[in-house]
Amino acid sequence: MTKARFITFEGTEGVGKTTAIDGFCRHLEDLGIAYVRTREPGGADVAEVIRQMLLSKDSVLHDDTELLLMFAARADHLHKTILPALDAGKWVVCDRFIDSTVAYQGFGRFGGDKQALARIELLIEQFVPCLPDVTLWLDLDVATGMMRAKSRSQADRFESLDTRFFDQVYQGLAHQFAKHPNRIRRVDASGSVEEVAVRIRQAVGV
Ligand code: Z5A
Repeated sequence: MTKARFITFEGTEGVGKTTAIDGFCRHLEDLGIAYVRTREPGGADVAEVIRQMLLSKDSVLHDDTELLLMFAARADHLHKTILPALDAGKWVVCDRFIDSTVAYQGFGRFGGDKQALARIELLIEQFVPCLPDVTLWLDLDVATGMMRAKSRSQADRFESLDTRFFDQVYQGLAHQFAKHPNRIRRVDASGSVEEVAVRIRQAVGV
């Protein structure tokens, strides 16, 4: 029996996480591996309500409020969805997790300020009882990702931000990759959907 694994997908806007997760989940099904697919912010009833607040363009949020809402949603998600699934022996495949907080809030909002990053690290330490076994960083240049994203639905509160914000987010993901080389695997997200899918399966080893 394969050990239950917690896999997270990260990347800047429009890199193709949703598409990649669709393919990865189909692969798990082919292998007969039981999994739960989920996302952040969201993934549980209260967390999904918080997601609406976070993504709505009508929400006016202080950066501290945004950060703490991310962690409130995460606590709901962890305790109602992620931990029960792992306890039941299922894999958890999650679209975004803690590295998004470091990247979007720590670097995007707070510009990589050391004190802000230390606060986020403390929140992770205090409120995140299980780290991912593997995090896949879908690495694509920001401009290409933004172009891919434009082909879809209307922009939300994050997607309306400018390229400079997403450049900082990219720096945040690179920072996390340098800091956690054993957990985070960088996957070239350029090329066709199938090429990316193969790289992901190789990176996870399934
Ligand atoms: N956020 C945060 O700030 N802090 C946190 O702690 C957390 C999250 C957890 C959630 O948005 C927002 O929350 C997110 C960060 C913030 N904001 N942003 N930006 P979301 O869940 O609604 O959206 P997203 O996570 O950013 O994903 P996305 O923009 O929807 O994109 P995607 O899932 O990575 O891409 P996709 O939908 O699979 O693909 C985009 C398009 O490209 C689509 O038309 C595909 O058909 C196409 N595509 C996909 N792959 C390819 C390849 N290989 N070639 C060509 N075209 C492709």
